[in-house]
Amino acid sequence: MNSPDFETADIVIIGAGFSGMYAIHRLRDYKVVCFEAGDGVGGTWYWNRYPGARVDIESVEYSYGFDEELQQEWQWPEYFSAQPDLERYANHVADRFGLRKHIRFANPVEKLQFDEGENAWRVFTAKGDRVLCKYVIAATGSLTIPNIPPWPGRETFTGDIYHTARWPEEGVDFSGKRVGFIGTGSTGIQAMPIIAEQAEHLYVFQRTPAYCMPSGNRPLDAEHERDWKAHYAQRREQMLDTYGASLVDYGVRSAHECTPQEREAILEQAWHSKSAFQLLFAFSDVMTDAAANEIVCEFVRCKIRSIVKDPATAELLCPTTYPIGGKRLCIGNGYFEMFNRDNVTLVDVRSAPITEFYEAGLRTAAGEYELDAIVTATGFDAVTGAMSRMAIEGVGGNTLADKWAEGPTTYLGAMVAGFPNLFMIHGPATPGAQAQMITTGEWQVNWTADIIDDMERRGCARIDVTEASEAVWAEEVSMVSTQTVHQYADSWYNAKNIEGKKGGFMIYVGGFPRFRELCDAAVRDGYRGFTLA
Ligand code: N01
Repeated sequence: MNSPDFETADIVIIGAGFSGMYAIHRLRDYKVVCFEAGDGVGGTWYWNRYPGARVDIESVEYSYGFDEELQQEWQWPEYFSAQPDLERYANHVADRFGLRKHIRFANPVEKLQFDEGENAWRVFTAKGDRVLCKYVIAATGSLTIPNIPPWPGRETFTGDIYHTARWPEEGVDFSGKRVGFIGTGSTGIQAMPIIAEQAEHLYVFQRTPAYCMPSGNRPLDAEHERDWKAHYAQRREQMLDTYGASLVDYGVRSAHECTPQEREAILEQAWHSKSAFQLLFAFSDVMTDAAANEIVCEFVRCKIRSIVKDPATAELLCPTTYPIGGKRLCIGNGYFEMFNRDNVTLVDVRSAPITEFYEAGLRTAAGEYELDAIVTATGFDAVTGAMSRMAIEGVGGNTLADKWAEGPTTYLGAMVAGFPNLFMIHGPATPGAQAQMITTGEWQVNWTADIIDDMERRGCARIDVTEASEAVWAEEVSMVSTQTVHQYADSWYNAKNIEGKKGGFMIYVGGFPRFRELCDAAVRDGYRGFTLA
Protein backbone atom coordinates (compact mmCIF):
# COMPACT_ATOMS: atom_id res chain seq x y z
CA MET A 1 0.00 0.00 0.00
CA ASN A 2 1.43 3.27 -1.03
CA SER A 3 -0.58 6.44 -1.08
CA PRO A 4 0.82 9.95 -0.82
CA ASP A 5 -0.65 12.06 2.01
CA PHE A 6 -1.70 8.92 3.88
CA GLU A 7 0.42 7.22 6.49
CA THR A 8 0.03 3.48 6.40
CA ALA A 9 -0.87 1.04 9.16
CA ASP A 10 -2.07 -2.54 9.29
CA ILE A 11 -4.93 -1.89 11.66
CA VAL A 12 -6.79 1.17 12.89
CA ILE A 13 -8.66 0.67 16.15
CA ILE A 14 -11.36 3.17 16.98
CA GLY A 15 -11.79 3.77 20.69
CA ALA A 16 -9.51 3.25 23.69
CA GLY A 17 -12.12 1.84 26.02
CA PHE A 18 -11.58 -1.58 27.55
CA SER A 19 -12.11 -3.52 24.30
CA GLY A 20 -10.06 -1.12 22.18
CA MET A 21 -7.21 -1.23 24.69
CA TYR A 22 -7.14 -5.01 24.69
CA ALA A 23 -7.28 -5.01 20.88
CA ILE A 24 -4.14 -2.86 20.79
CA HIS A 25 -2.39 -5.33 23.07
CA ARG A 26 -3.59 -8.47 21.30
CA LEU A 27 -2.64 -7.13 17.86
CA ARG A 28 0.62 -5.46 18.93
CA ASP A 29 2.65 -7.46 16.39
CA TYR A 30 0.95 -5.49 13.62
CA LYS A 31 1.34 -1.80 12.99
CA VAL A 32 -1.61 -0.53 15.03
CA VAL A 33 -2.94 3.00 15.38
CA CYS A 34 -5.79 3.76 17.80
CA PHE A 35 -7.89 6.92 17.63
CA GLU A 36 -9.74 8.00 20.76
CA ALA A 37 -12.20 10.88 21.13
CA GLY A 38 -11.41 11.49 24.81
CA ASP A 39 -8.27 12.75 26.47
CA GLY A 40 -7.74 9.50 28.32
CA VAL A 41 -8.31 5.75 28.24
CA GLY A 42 -11.25 3.83 29.72
CA GLY A 43 -14.15 4.63 27.36
CA THR A 44 -17.38 4.41 29.38
CA TRP A 45 -15.34 4.80 32.57
CA TYR A 46 -13.61 7.88 31.21
CA TRP A 47 -16.80 9.68 30.19
CA ASN A 48 -19.26 8.65 32.90
CA ARG A 49 -17.72 10.37 35.93
CA TYR A 50 -21.01 11.50 37.51
CA PRO A 51 -21.33 11.16 41.30
CA GLY A 52 -22.07 7.57 42.28
CA ALA A 53 -20.90 6.03 38.99
CA ARG A 54 -20.07 2.46 39.87
CA VAL A 55 -20.03 -0.89 38.13
CA ASP A 56 -22.87 -3.30 38.85
CA ILE A 57 -20.88 -6.51 38.31
CA GLU A 58 -18.30 -7.65 40.85
CA SER A 59 -14.92 -6.12 40.00
CA VAL A 60 -13.09 -9.43 40.30
CA GLU A 61 -15.21 -10.45 37.29
CA TYR A 62 -15.44 -7.06 35.59
CA SER A 63 -11.73 -6.85 34.78
CA TYR A 64 -9.27 -8.24 32.27
CA GLY A 65 -8.35 -11.91 32.30
CA PHE A 66 -5.72 -11.93 29.55
CA ASP A 67 -2.73 -11.57 31.83
CA GLU A 68 -2.33 -13.65 34.97
CA GLU A 69 0.22 -11.31 36.53
CA LEU A 70 -2.11 -8.34 36.06
CA GLN A 71 -4.97 -10.12 37.83
CA GLN A 72 -2.69 -11.21 40.66
CA GLU A 73 -1.17 -7.76 41.17
CA TRP A 74 -4.24 -5.59 40.96
CA GLN A 75 -6.27 -4.89 44.09
CA TRP A 76 -9.86 -3.77 43.92
CA PRO A 77 -10.83 -1.80 47.02
CA GLU A 78 -14.55 -2.64 46.79
CA TYR A 79 -16.79 -5.39 45.47
CA PHE A 80 -18.37 -3.02 42.94
CA SER A 81 -15.75 -0.48 41.96
CA ALA A 82 -16.47 3.19 41.61
CA GLN A 83 -15.61 5.10 38.44
CA PRO A 84 -12.31 6.55 39.77
CA ASP A 85 -11.00 3.05 40.51
CA LEU A 86 -12.05 1.76 37.10
CA GLU A 87 -10.38 4.71 35.40
CA ARG A 88 -7.24 4.16 37.52
CA TYR A 89 -7.25 0.50 36.43
CA ALA A 90 -7.58 1.47 32.75
CA ASN A 91 -4.63 3.86 33.11
CA HIS A 92 -2.58 1.22 34.89
CA VAL A 93 -3.21 -1.27 32.07
CA ALA A 94 -2.35 1.34 29.43
CA ASP A 95 0.98 2.04 31.16
CA ARG A 96 1.83 -1.53 32.10
CA PHE A 97 1.35 -2.83 28.56
CA GLY A 98 2.77 0.19 26.76
CA LEU A 99 -0.49 0.98 24.97
CA ARG A 100 -0.28 4.78 24.95
CA LYS A 101 2.27 4.96 22.16
CA HIS A 102 -0.39 3.57 19.82
CA ILE A 103 -3.20 5.90 20.93
CA ARG A 104 -3.94 9.35 19.53
CA PHE A 105 -6.16 11.11 22.06
CA ALA A 106 -8.78 13.80 21.48
CA ASN A 107 -8.80 12.72 17.87
CA PRO A 108 -12.11 11.12 16.85
CA VAL A 109 -12.47 9.36 13.53
CA GLU A 110 -14.81 11.32 11.28
CA LYS A 111 -14.79 9.32 8.10
CA LEU A 112 -13.91 5.86 6.79
CA GLN A 113 -13.72 5.19 3.07
CA PHE A 114 -13.10 1.76 1.59
CA ASP A 115 -10.60 1.85 -1.27
CA GLU A 116 -11.56 -1.06 -3.50
CA GLY A 117 -8.35 -0.88 -5.52
CA GLU A 118 -6.17 -1.16 -2.42
CA ASN A 119 -8.56 -3.36 -0.43
CA ALA A 120 -7.92 -0.98 2.42
CA TRP A 121 -9.65 1.67 4.48
CA ARG A 122 -8.86 5.36 4.27
CA VAL A 123 -9.34 6.83 7.73
CA PHE A 124 -9.90 10.56 8.30
CA THR A 125 -9.84 12.07 11.78
CA ALA A 126 -10.86 15.35 13.38
CA LYS A 127 -7.25 16.46 13.84
CA GLY A 128 -6.49 15.85 10.18
CA ASP A 129 -4.77 12.46 10.44
CA ARG A 130 -5.03 10.39 7.28
CA VAL A 131 -4.28 6.68 7.56
CA LEU A 132 -4.51 3.94 4.96
CA CYS A 133 -4.92 0.56 6.66
CA LYS A 134 -6.01 -2.93 5.77
CA TYR A 135 -8.33 -3.49 8.74
CA VAL A 136 -10.45 -1.31 10.97
CA ILE A 137 -11.70 -2.48 14.36
CA ALA A 138 -14.48 -0.29 15.72
CA ALA A 139 -14.44 -0.63 19.50
CA THR A 140 -16.72 2.36 19.76
CA GLY A 141 -18.87 1.14 22.63
CA SER A 142 -22.62 0.68 22.78
CA LEU A 143 -23.36 3.49 25.25
CA THR A 144 -21.21 6.28 23.85
CA ILE A 145 -23.37 9.06 22.43
CA PRO A 146 -25.54 10.84 25.03
CA ASN A 147 -29.23 11.10 24.25
CA ILE A 148 -30.39 14.68 24.67
CA PRO A 149 -34.14 14.98 24.06
CA PRO A 150 -34.99 18.07 22.00
CA TRP A 151 -36.83 20.02 24.70
CA PRO A 152 -37.51 23.55 23.55
CA GLY A 153 -36.02 26.48 25.47
CA ARG A 154 -32.82 24.84 26.70
CA GLU A 155 -30.80 27.88 25.71
CA THR A 156 -33.04 30.19 27.73
CA PHE A 157 -32.41 28.41 31.06
CA THR A 158 -30.10 30.62 33.12
CA GLY A 159 -28.77 27.82 35.36
CA ASP A 160 -26.39 25.00 34.45
CA ILE A 161 -27.41 21.92 32.47
CA TYR A 162 -25.44 18.69 32.76
CA HIS A 163 -25.58 15.29 31.08
CA THR A 164 -24.26 12.52 33.31
CA ALA A 165 -22.18 11.07 30.45
CA ARG A 166 -20.33 14.37 29.97
CA TRP A 167 -19.71 15.23 33.60
CA PRO A 168 -17.14 17.98 34.33
CA GLU A 169 -13.84 16.49 35.42
CA GLU A 170 -13.59 18.88 38.35
CA GLY A 171 -17.02 17.75 39.66
CA VAL A 172 -20.04 19.88 40.50
CA ASP A 173 -21.00 21.39 43.84
CA PHE A 174 -24.78 21.41 44.25
CA SER A 175 -24.76 22.83 47.79
CA GLY A 176 -27.61 25.25 48.34
CA LYS A 177 -29.04 24.60 44.86
CA ARG A 178 -32.44 23.54 43.64
CA VAL A 179 -31.66 20.71 41.27
CA GLY A 180 -33.95 19.14 38.68
CA PHE A 181 -33.00 15.59 37.70
CA ILE A 182 -34.43 13.97 34.57
CA GLY A 183 -34.01 10.24 34.05
CA THR A 184 -34.52 7.33 36.43
CA GLY A 185 -32.53 4.58 34.72
CA SER A 186 -29.33 2.92 36.00
CA THR A 187 -27.44 6.22 35.87
CA GLY A 188 -30.00 8.41 37.58
CA ILE A 189 -30.53 5.88 40.32
CA GLN A 190 -26.82 5.93 41.17
CA ALA A 191 -26.34 9.70 40.97
CA MET A 192 -29.42 11.03 42.74
CA PRO A 193 -28.89 9.78 46.30
CA ILE A 194 -25.52 11.54 46.37
CA ILE A 195 -26.80 14.76 44.82
CA ALA A 196 -29.73 14.74 47.27
CA GLU A 197 -27.27 14.86 50.16
CA GLN A 198 -25.83 18.12 48.79
CA ALA A 199 -28.67 19.94 47.13
CA GLU A 200 -31.06 22.28 48.86
CA HIS A 201 -33.83 20.46 47.02
CA LEU A 202 -33.91 17.68 44.44
CA TYR A 203 -36.83 17.38 42.04
CA VAL A 204 -36.89 13.95 40.39
CA PHE A 205 -38.67 14.05 37.03
CA GLN A 206 -39.75 10.47 36.46
CA ARG A 207 -41.33 9.18 33.26
CA THR A 208 -41.02 5.45 33.91
CA PRO A 209 -40.25 3.99 37.33
CA ALA A 210 -37.41 1.49 37.53
CA TYR A 211 -36.97 -1.87 39.17
CA CYS A 212 -33.95 -1.54 41.39
CA MET A 213 -32.22 -3.83 43.85
CA PRO A 214 -29.53 -2.95 46.38
CA SER A 215 -25.97 -3.49 45.22
CA GLY A 216 -24.64 -4.65 48.54
CA ASN A 217 -21.38 -2.89 47.78
CA ARG A 218 -18.75 -3.11 50.52
CA PRO A 219 -14.98 -3.15 50.89
CA LEU A 220 -13.51 -6.22 49.23
CA ASP A 221 -12.60 -8.65 51.97
CA ALA A 222 -9.20 -10.28 51.93
CA GLU A 223 -10.52 -13.84 51.89
CA HIS A 224 -12.74 -13.19 48.86
CA GLU A 225 -9.79 -11.65 47.04
CA ARG A 226 -7.46 -14.54 47.96
CA ASP A 227 -10.04 -17.05 46.80
CA TRP A 228 -10.48 -15.32 43.44
CA LYS A 229 -6.75 -14.94 42.92
CA ALA A 230 -6.28 -18.65 43.58
CA HIS A 231 -8.89 -19.60 40.99
CA TYR A 232 -8.85 -16.83 38.40
CA ALA A 233 -8.04 -18.96 35.35
CA GLN A 234 -10.78 -21.49 35.95
CA ARG A 235 -13.35 -18.83 36.97
CA ARG A 236 -12.75 -16.87 33.76
CA GLU A 237 -13.50 -20.05 31.81
CA GLN A 238 -16.62 -20.70 33.89
CA MET A 239 -17.81 -17.14 33.31
CA LEU A 240 -17.77 -17.64 29.54
CA ASP A 241 -20.01 -20.67 30.00
CA THR A 242 -22.75 -18.70 31.74
CA TYR A 243 -25.60 -16.73 30.18
CA GLY A 244 -24.24 -13.30 31.14
CA ALA A 245 -20.53 -14.18 31.48
CA SER A 246 -20.93 -13.65 35.21
CA LEU A 247 -20.98 -16.12 38.09
CA VAL A 248 -24.35 -15.34 39.65
CA ASP A 249 -26.33 -18.26 41.02
CA TYR A 250 -28.49 -19.34 38.10
CA GLY A 251 -31.69 -20.74 39.68
CA VAL A 252 -32.69 -24.18 38.44
CA ARG A 253 -36.26 -24.35 39.77
CA SER A 254 -39.21 -22.72 38.08
CA ALA A 255 -41.07 -20.15 40.19
CA HIS A 256 -44.16 -22.28 39.58
CA GLU A 257 -42.61 -25.31 41.29
CA CYS A 258 -42.13 -23.41 44.54
CA THR A 259 -44.65 -22.79 47.30
CA PRO A 260 -45.37 -19.14 48.11
CA GLN A 261 -43.22 -19.48 51.26
CA GLU A 262 -40.33 -20.96 49.28
CA ARG A 263 -40.57 -18.19 46.68
CA GLU A 264 -40.52 -15.53 49.34
CA ALA A 265 -37.45 -17.07 50.98
CA ILE A 266 -35.61 -17.39 47.66
CA LEU A 267 -36.43 -13.81 46.65
CA GLU A 268 -35.44 -12.42 50.06
CA GLN A 269 -32.14 -14.20 49.74
CA ALA A 270 -31.65 -12.82 46.22
CA TRP A 271 -32.50 -9.29 47.36
CA HIS A 272 -29.84 -9.50 50.08
CA SER A 273 -27.47 -11.65 48.05
CA LYS A 274 -24.97 -8.85 47.43
CA SER A 275 -24.75 -10.23 43.93
CA ALA A 276 -26.28 -7.84 41.47
CA PHE A 277 -28.91 -9.29 39.13
CA GLN A 278 -29.57 -12.27 41.41
CA LEU A 279 -33.29 -11.40 41.38
CA LEU A 280 -33.42 -12.11 37.64
CA PHE A 281 -31.99 -15.59 38.13
CA ALA A 282 -33.74 -16.48 41.39
CA PHE A 283 -35.84 -18.97 39.41
CA SER A 284 -35.08 -20.61 36.10
CA ASP A 285 -37.92 -18.84 34.31
CA VAL A 286 -37.89 -15.19 35.48
CA MET A 287 -36.67 -14.00 32.10
CA THR A 288 -38.77 -16.32 29.97
CA ASP A 289 -42.16 -16.72 31.64
CA ALA A 290 -44.43 -13.73 32.17
CA ALA A 291 -46.19 -15.20 35.20
CA ALA A 292 -42.91 -16.17 36.90
CA ASN A 293 -41.61 -12.71 36.12
CA GLU A 294 -44.66 -11.04 37.66
CA ILE A 295 -43.95 -12.84 40.95
CA VAL A 296 -40.57 -11.12 41.11
CA CYS A 297 -42.07 -7.77 40.02
CA GLU A 298 -44.57 -7.90 42.86
CA PHE A 299 -41.82 -8.79 45.32
CA VAL A 300 -39.93 -5.61 44.32
CA ARG A 301 -43.09 -3.49 44.50
CA CYS A 302 -43.64 -4.75 48.06
CA LYS A 303 -40.05 -3.77 48.89
CA ILE A 304 -40.65 -0.27 47.49
CA ARG A 305 -43.85 0.10 49.53
CA SER A 306 -42.03 -1.04 52.67
CA ILE A 307 -39.10 1.37 52.17
CA VAL A 308 -40.84 4.55 50.95
CA LYS A 309 -42.90 6.09 53.75
CA ASP A 310 -45.28 8.24 51.72
CA PRO A 311 -47.79 5.81 50.12
CA ALA A 312 -48.51 8.04 47.09
CA THR A 313 -44.80 8.41 46.34
CA ALA A 314 -44.27 4.67 46.82
CA GLU A 315 -47.04 3.87 44.37
CA LEU A 316 -45.56 6.24 41.75
CA LEU A 317 -42.20 4.50 42.17
CA CYS A 318 -43.69 1.04 41.54
CA PRO A 319 -43.11 -0.14 37.97
CA THR A 320 -46.22 -1.76 36.55
CA THR A 321 -46.00 -1.42 32.78
CA TYR A 322 -43.13 -3.77 31.92
CA PRO A 323 -41.48 -6.92 33.28
CA ILE A 324 -38.47 -6.89 35.58
CA GLY A 325 -35.32 -7.50 33.53
CA GLY A 326 -37.15 -6.35 30.38
CA LYS A 327 -34.96 -3.27 30.67
CA ARG A 328 -31.63 -3.67 32.38
CA LEU A 329 -32.23 -4.08 36.10
CA CYS A 330 -30.97 -1.06 38.05
CA ILE A 331 -28.64 -1.55 40.97
CA GLY A 332 -28.72 1.16 43.60
CA ASN A 333 -27.40 2.37 46.89
CA GLY A 334 -30.18 4.01 48.90
CA TYR A 335 -32.30 5.04 45.91
CA PHE A 336 -35.76 4.27 47.28
CA GLU A 337 -34.69 5.40 50.77
CA MET A 338 -33.80 8.80 49.26
CA PHE A 339 -37.50 9.57 48.77
CA ASN A 340 -37.95 9.68 52.56
CA ARG A 341 -35.83 12.84 52.69
CA ASP A 342 -37.64 16.15 53.12
CA ASN A 343 -35.59 17.75 50.35
CA VAL A 344 -36.61 15.28 47.62
CA THR A 345 -39.78 15.56 45.53
CA LEU A 346 -40.92 13.03 42.94
CA VAL A 347 -42.58 14.60 39.89
CA ASP A 348 -44.56 12.37 37.54
CA VAL A 349 -43.78 13.40 33.97
CA ARG A 350 -45.64 10.46 32.49
CA SER A 351 -49.02 12.02 33.27
CA ALA A 352 -47.74 15.59 32.75
CA PRO A 353 -44.72 15.55 30.42
CA ILE A 354 -41.91 18.10 30.40
CA THR A 355 -42.93 20.68 27.83
CA GLU A 356 -39.97 23.08 27.89
CA PHE A 357 -37.07 24.63 29.72
CA TYR A 358 -37.52 28.32 30.56
CA GLU A 359 -35.23 30.96 32.13
CA ALA A 360 -36.00 29.92 35.70
CA GLY A 361 -36.39 26.17 35.33
CA LEU A 362 -38.62 23.49 33.83
CA ARG A 363 -42.21 23.51 32.71
CA THR A 364 -44.37 20.42 32.61
CA ALA A 365 -47.92 20.07 31.41
CA ALA A 366 -48.94 20.49 35.06
CA GLY A 367 -46.76 23.31 36.35
CA GLU A 368 -43.45 25.15 36.70
CA TYR A 369 -40.37 24.19 38.73
CA GLU A 370 -37.82 26.86 39.59
CA LEU A 371 -34.34 25.38 39.46
CA ASP A 372 -30.68 26.40 39.68
CA ALA A 373 -29.34 23.37 37.84
CA ILE A 374 -30.75 20.60 35.66
CA VAL A 375 -29.13 17.19 35.36
CA THR A 376 -30.14 14.95 32.49
CA ALA A 377 -29.50 11.22 32.79
CA THR A 378 -31.50 10.50 29.69
CA GLY A 379 -29.40 7.64 28.37
CA PHE A 380 -27.77 7.12 25.03
CA ASP A 381 -28.24 6.83 21.31
CA ALA A 382 -27.25 3.30 22.11
CA VAL A 383 -25.59 0.54 20.11
CA THR A 384 -25.61 2.30 16.73
CA GLY A 385 -24.94 5.89 17.84
CA ALA A 386 -21.16 5.97 17.54
CA MET A 387 -21.00 4.06 14.24
CA SER A 388 -23.78 6.15 12.70
CA ARG A 389 -21.99 9.40 13.50
CA MET A 390 -18.96 8.50 11.41
CA ALA A 391 -19.29 8.87 7.64
CA ILE A 392 -18.56 5.28 6.59
CA GLU A 393 -18.41 4.51 2.86
CA GLY A 394 -18.10 0.87 1.89
CA VAL A 395 -18.01 -0.94 -1.44
CA GLY A 396 -19.47 1.11 -4.30
CA GLY A 397 -19.51 4.24 -2.13
CA ASN A 398 -22.55 2.92 -0.24
CA THR A 399 -22.83 4.43 3.20
CA LEU A 400 -23.45 2.68 6.48
CA ALA A 401 -25.99 5.40 7.33
CA ASP A 402 -28.07 4.40 4.28
CA LYS A 403 -27.63 0.72 4.91
CA TRP A 404 -28.77 1.10 8.53
CA ALA A 405 -31.56 3.59 7.81
CA GLU A 406 -34.19 1.09 8.99
CA GLY A 407 -31.98 -0.35 11.73
CA PRO A 408 -28.62 -2.09 11.96
CA THR A 409 -27.87 -5.25 10.02
CA THR A 410 -24.85 -7.38 10.88
CA TYR A 411 -23.53 -10.90 10.70
CA LEU A 412 -22.71 -12.19 14.19
CA GLY A 413 -22.70 -8.57 15.34
CA ALA A 414 -19.18 -8.38 13.93
CA MET A 415 -19.38 -7.32 10.28
CA VAL A 416 -21.72 -5.59 7.83
CA ALA A 417 -22.12 -6.76 4.21
CA GLY A 418 -20.44 -4.35 1.81
CA PHE A 419 -18.01 -3.03 4.44
CA PRO A 420 -15.07 -5.43 4.10
CA ASN A 421 -12.26 -5.74 6.62
CA LEU A 422 -14.26 -3.66 9.12
CA PHE A 423 -14.91 -5.44 12.41
CA MET A 424 -16.99 -4.29 15.36
CA ILE A 425 -16.58 -5.25 19.00
CA HIS A 426 -19.84 -5.20 20.98
CA GLY A 427 -21.56 -4.26 17.73
CA PRO A 428 -25.31 -4.36 17.12
CA ALA A 429 -26.75 -7.83 17.72
CA THR A 430 -24.02 -8.97 20.10
CA PRO A 431 -24.88 -9.69 23.75
CA GLY A 432 -23.67 -6.18 24.72
CA ALA A 433 -24.75 -5.22 28.21
CA GLN A 434 -26.55 -8.56 28.60
CA ALA A 435 -23.16 -10.08 29.29
CA GLN A 436 -20.26 -8.77 31.30
CA MET A 437 -18.60 -6.48 28.81
CA ILE A 438 -14.89 -6.63 29.65
CA THR A 439 -14.67 -10.41 29.52
CA THR A 440 -16.92 -10.77 26.48
CA GLY A 441 -15.10 -7.87 24.79
CA GLU A 442 -11.83 -9.72 25.31
CA TRP A 443 -13.38 -12.81 23.81
CA GLN A 444 -14.64 -10.87 20.76
CA VAL A 445 -11.25 -9.23 20.28
CA ASN A 446 -9.57 -12.65 20.34
CA TRP A 447 -12.08 -14.04 17.86
CA THR A 448 -11.52 -11.07 15.54
CA ALA A 449 -7.74 -11.15 15.92
CA ASP A 450 -7.70 -14.88 15.14
CA ILE A 451 -9.54 -14.12 11.88
CA ILE A 452 -7.04 -11.39 11.01
CA ASP A 453 -4.11 -13.70 11.80
CA ASP A 454 -5.67 -16.40 9.66
CA MET A 455 -6.23 -14.01 6.76
CA GLU A 456 -2.62 -12.94 6.89
CA ARG A 457 -1.42 -16.56 6.98
CA ARG A 458 -3.55 -17.38 3.94
CA GLY A 459 -2.58 -14.20 2.12
CA CYS A 460 -6.20 -13.00 1.88
CA ALA A 461 -6.81 -9.40 0.90
CA ARG A 462 -10.40 -9.03 1.90
CA ILE A 463 -13.09 -10.48 4.13
CA ASP A 464 -16.74 -9.55 3.85
CA VAL A 465 -20.10 -11.05 4.78
CA THR A 466 -23.17 -11.60 2.62
CA GLU A 467 -26.62 -10.10 2.92
CA ALA A 468 -27.95 -13.64 3.16
CA SER A 469 -25.84 -14.24 6.26
CA GLU A 470 -27.03 -10.95 7.75
CA ALA A 471 -30.60 -12.20 7.26
CA VAL A 472 -29.78 -15.48 8.99
CA TRP A 473 -28.32 -13.58 11.96
CA ALA A 474 -31.31 -11.22 12.11
CA GLU A 475 -33.56 -14.25 12.27
CA GLU A 476 -31.53 -15.73 15.15
CA VAL A 477 -31.52 -12.41 17.07
CA SER A 478 -35.25 -12.01 16.64
CA MET A 479 -36.01 -15.64 17.49
CA VAL A 480 -34.16 -15.53 20.82
CA SER A 481 -35.65 -12.16 21.73
CA THR A 482 -39.19 -13.51 21.37
CA GLN A 483 -38.35 -16.18 23.93
CA THR A 484 -37.62 -13.64 26.64
CA VAL A 485 -39.50 -10.92 28.49
CA HIS A 486 -37.32 -8.28 26.80
CA GLN A 487 -39.91 -8.05 24.06
CA TYR A 488 -42.39 -6.49 26.49
CA ALA A 489 -40.27 -3.47 27.48
CA ASP A 490 -39.33 -0.31 25.60
CA SER A 491 -35.64 0.36 26.13
CA TRP A 492 -32.35 1.09 24.43
CA TYR A 493 -32.17 -2.64 23.62
CA ASN A 494 -34.91 -2.23 21.05
CA ALA A 495 -34.24 1.39 20.04
CA LYS A 496 -37.45 2.52 21.74
CA ASN A 497 -35.69 4.84 24.20
CA ILE A 498 -35.51 7.58 21.56
CA GLU A 499 -38.54 8.83 19.72
CA GLY A 500 -38.33 8.05 16.01
CA LYS A 501 -35.24 5.84 16.27
CA LYS A 502 -35.51 2.73 14.13
CA GLY A 503 -33.71 -0.43 14.94
CA GLY A 504 -35.74 -3.33 16.23
CA PHE A 505 -34.03 -5.57 18.70
CA MET A 506 -30.31 -4.64 18.78
CA ILE A 507 -28.98 -6.90 21.55
CA TYR A 508 -28.44 -10.66 21.34
CA VAL A 509 -30.28 -12.20 24.28
CA GLY A 510 -29.66 -15.86 23.50
CA GLY A 511 -26.88 -16.00 26.09
CA PHE A 512 -23.14 -15.74 25.71
CA PRO A 513 -22.41 -19.50 25.33
CA ARG A 514 -24.77 -19.75 22.36
CA PHE A 515 -23.40 -16.55 20.84
CA ARG A 516 -19.85 -17.79 21.23
CA GLU A 517 -20.64 -21.19 19.76
CA LEU A 518 -22.37 -19.64 16.72
CA CYS A 519 -19.39 -17.33 16.09
CA ASP A 520 -16.87 -20.15 16.50
CA ALA A 521 -18.91 -22.55 14.37
CA ALA A 522 -19.13 -20.06 11.49
CA VAL A 523 -15.32 -19.80 11.33
CA ARG A 524 -14.81 -23.52 11.92
CA ASP A 525 -17.18 -24.38 9.08
CA GLY A 526 -14.93 -22.72 6.51
CA TYR A 527 -16.03 -19.16 7.25
CA ARG A 528 -19.72 -19.90 6.73
CA GLY A 529 -21.52 -16.67 5.85
CA PHE A 530 -18.29 -14.80 5.03
CA THR A 531 -16.62 -14.20 1.69
CA LEU A 532 -12.83 -14.23 1.53
CA ALA A 533 -10.82 -12.94 -1.39
O1 N01 B 1 -30.08 5.41 30.48
P1 N01 B 1 -31.53 4.73 30.31
P2 N01 B 1 -29.02 5.23 31.64
N1 N01 B 1 -38.53 12.81 29.35
O2 N01 B 1 -31.84 4.81 28.86
C1 N01 B 1 -35.51 8.99 30.85
C2 N01 B 1 -25.62 1.17 31.60
N2 N01 B 1 -25.29 1.69 32.92
O3 N01 B 1 -27.90 6.13 31.35
O4 N01 B 1 -37.72 4.97 30.79
C3 N01 B 1 -38.41 12.22 30.54
O5 N01 B 1 -31.60 3.42 30.96
C4 N01 B 1 -35.95 7.57 30.61
O6 N01 B 1 -37.33 7.44 30.79
P3 N01 B 1 -38.14 6.22 30.05
C5 N01 B 1 -26.73 0.14 31.69
O7 N01 B 1 -26.53 -0.83 30.71
C6 N01 B 1 -24.70 0.84 33.78
O8 N01 B 1 -29.66 5.32 32.97
O9 N01 B 1 -37.65 6.21 28.62
N3 N01 B 1 -37.56 11.22 30.80
C7 N01 B 1 -35.09 6.84 31.64
O10 N01 B 1 -35.63 6.95 32.92
C8 N01 B 1 -27.95 0.97 31.40
O11 N01 B 1 -29.04 0.21 30.92
C9 N01 B 1 -24.40 1.27 35.03
O12 N01 B 1 -39.55 6.58 30.17
C10 N01 B 1 -36.78 10.81 29.80
C11 N01 B 1 -33.78 7.62 31.57
O13 N01 B 1 -34.10 8.89 31.02
C12 N01 B 1 -27.41 1.93 30.38
O14 N01 B 1 -26.11 2.26 30.83
C13 N01 B 1 -24.71 2.54 35.44
C14 N01 B 1 -36.84 11.38 28.51
C15 N01 B 1 -32.76 6.97 30.66
O15 N01 B 1 -32.47 5.70 31.14
C16 N01 B 1 -28.18 3.22 30.21
O16 N01 B 1 -28.54 3.74 31.49
C17 N01 B 1 -25.29 3.39 34.54
C18 N01 B 1 -37.77 12.41 28.31
N4 N01 B 1 -37.92 13.00 27.11
C19 N01 B 1 -25.58 2.96 33.29
N5 N01 B 1 -35.94 10.74 27.71
C20 N01 B 1 -23.76 0.33 35.95
O17 N01 B 1 -22.91 -0.45 35.63
C21 N01 B 1 -35.34 9.82 28.48
N6 N01 B 1 -35.85 9.84 29.74
C22 N01 B 1 -24.21 0.38 37.30
